[in-house]
Amino acid sequence: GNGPGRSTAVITRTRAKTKKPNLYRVLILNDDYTPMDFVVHILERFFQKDQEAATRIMLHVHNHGVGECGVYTFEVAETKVSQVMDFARQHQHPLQCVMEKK
Ligand code: NFA
Repeated sequence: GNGPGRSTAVITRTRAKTKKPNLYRVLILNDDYTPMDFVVHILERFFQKDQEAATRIMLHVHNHGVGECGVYTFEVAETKVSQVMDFARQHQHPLQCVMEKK
């Protein structure tokens, strides 16, 4: 049975705990060599942007040095970065893609 100092009391939660995942921005960085059309294609292919949104993001990166492609959970963000870096390397463009914690 329950001897002294051996309570079996249990703390019960009233509200369901909905813990929010850590989120990560995926960014692309400007460079002087990657063609604008290639960056637009990347944004359409890997980040599901339409041509207008992709062009706006590409021009933002071109003019400001860095820009956000999207916000994702850790594993999804890592996959996007790898896909972009592999695709850029395959086409011999120096485009850089990184993730940062929000
Ligand atoms: N700055 C590149 C050019 O003038 C275009 C570019 C945009 C590259 C966004 C990388 C990221 N061709």
